[in-house]
Amino acid sequence: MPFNIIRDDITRVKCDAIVNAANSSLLGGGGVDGAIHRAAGSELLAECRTLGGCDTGDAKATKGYKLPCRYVIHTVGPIWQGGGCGERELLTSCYRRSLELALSLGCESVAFPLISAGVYGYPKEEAVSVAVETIREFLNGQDMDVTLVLFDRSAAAISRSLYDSITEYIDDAYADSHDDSAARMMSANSMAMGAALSEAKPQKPGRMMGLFRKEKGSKKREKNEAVPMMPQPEVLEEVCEEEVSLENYLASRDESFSEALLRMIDERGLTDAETYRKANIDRKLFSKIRSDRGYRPKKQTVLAFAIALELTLPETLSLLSKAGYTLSDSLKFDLIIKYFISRGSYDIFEINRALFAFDQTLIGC
Ligand code: AR6
Repeated sequence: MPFNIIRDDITRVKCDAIVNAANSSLLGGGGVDGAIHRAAGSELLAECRTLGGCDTGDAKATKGYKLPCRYVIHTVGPIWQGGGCGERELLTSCYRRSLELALSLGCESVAFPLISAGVYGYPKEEAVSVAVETIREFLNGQDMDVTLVLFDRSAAAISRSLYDSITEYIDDAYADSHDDSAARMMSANSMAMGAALSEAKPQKPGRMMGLFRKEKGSKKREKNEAVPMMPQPEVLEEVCEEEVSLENYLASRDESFSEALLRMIDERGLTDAETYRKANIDRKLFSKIRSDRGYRPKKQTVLAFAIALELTLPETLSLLSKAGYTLSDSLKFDLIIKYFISRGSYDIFEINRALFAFDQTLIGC
């Protein structure tokens, strides 16, 4: 997945480079810096001593030593002083410089902690916004896997007001769907009651015979052979009479997910690269989908394309159905997706922040 948010200890993340939220001496400290030095071993500090420190907003690289990454990129975030001292620009520069350095080192995957959001006091929600915006801008022109590693639950991935608004939407939809199912149960109960009453009447002779209609050309049923109790639908008999082969039937079915996707991309005048980047989908996965007519994607992949193509809710359901999925009002994940689509809000980074905040799987590959 080009952009991912996870909750973890960054010293355990396997990727080409992890980023350290260091101080300008680069000689270690507390927080994530301390954890990285402890996990990497003393050789890391020895190499850091040779670097001559680092300016705020800049980044320098060392090897990863005992860490499961090739490089550690050390960057120095700004100390929060109320927001009027260029903190945002400096924090943006930390992410940008680290990404540029990772690219120049040939890294294909990089993981960031939430720089400046601990000891340096940068408000967490704003720190997440700066991280997401800068990473998004970078990924617009590059293929790289970038992971934002949030350590604690309090690292607000979205604003309180958005969180509350989504919560309200989910609660309302749950309530509606449960009202509906209660109504369905009541009507099912009354139907069952009606059926019970009619069953009490004697069955007309021959009425059940319709249930035993033979398929054309089938052998005579043996005595005592189990008899199917389900009525054979008329349509099945028609299909049998026309002797439609399975091959013909499959050939005549709807366009596949892959065909529908490529058609929609063309209809919107988008390029493949624009589409997979907007969908937070890896280029290799997109090529696989493009070349395999029968490719069966994950639901998160279909939804990522629906967001990239800015599909309406009915269009999204139609694309989902091509891969055998739907959206349910009983699933939090589905409702969060519906929340954004029904508002015409198609920013996959924002949607993924919200999915993360609600502990749901992110969309993309
Ligand atoms: N993995 C991922 N994230 C972590 C981890 C971890 N193991 N440990 C902490 N965090 P901070 P800063 C999160 O204070 O604000 C050091 O002393 C933490 O929850 O580590 O940039 C340096 O030497 C927070 O969200 O870095 C500097 O002097 C985020 O990482 C100073 O702190 C950053 O918190 C830098 O302060």
